[in-house]
Amino acid sequence: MEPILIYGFPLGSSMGLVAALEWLGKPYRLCRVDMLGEMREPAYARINARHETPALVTDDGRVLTETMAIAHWFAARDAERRISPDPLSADGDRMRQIMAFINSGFTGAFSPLWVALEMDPPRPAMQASMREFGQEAVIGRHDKLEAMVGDTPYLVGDRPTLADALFIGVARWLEFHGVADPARWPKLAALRARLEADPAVIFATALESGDSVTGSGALRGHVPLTEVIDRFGA
Ligand SMILES: N[C@@H](CCC(=O)N[C@@H](CS)C(=O)NCC(=O)O)C(=O)O
Repeated sequence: MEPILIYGFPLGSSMGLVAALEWLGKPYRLCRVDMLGEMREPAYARINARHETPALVTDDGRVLTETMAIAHWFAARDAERRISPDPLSADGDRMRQIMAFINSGFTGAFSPLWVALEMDPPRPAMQASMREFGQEAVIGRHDKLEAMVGDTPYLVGDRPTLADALFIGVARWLEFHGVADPARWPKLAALRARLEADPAVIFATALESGDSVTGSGALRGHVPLTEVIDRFGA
């Protein structure tokens, strides 16, 4: 069977993994999950007890969670090196280093902003502090990532890799939370412009918005969440 990537909307980081599957070009299926609704239902715990996306149903029917584990599952099957350099090369090390930074400090810096946004019932004083702390953290992590960008068109080399996929899934949160003008980080802004013009990213973003679009042809269709839970859930 084809692997099934379970991706979340709205604004899920998993959008970047959908783009990566398009770049990879191997047959895959998707399962679209409303993170504000069905992902919070008890049944979703059968896919991920932490009630998070992304998750992957592997080609032998196992559920794999955590962005880094899923990305490395893709890389291990990337024999043509479409989305990842040779794992034993310096570029392979660089890709994993950047991915780890994006998936930890860079993504985590947004957490206080999400928690403040979703706090119910509201606690205005705490929310204001979390927003201030989150904004400073996000700016600091952007400064660090800007310093890590090299002279190549993408984060690692001349073509998009899994590092770019992880970046583009999260980068748009900067505007969503109104933290700062993206132009403040010229290298990251140029990288985003390049990635946002990429057909795979345009396709993944449109799917996330619920549009029906045609991609590379590797996508073999969507599977309803109820079916994924029934067939593959714990
Ligand atoms: N450590 C996990 C974190 C995944 C994560 O935080 N996903 C977000 C969406 S991007 C989520 O599901 N948040 C829970 C929520 O929105 O309630 C990973 O890297 O996959």
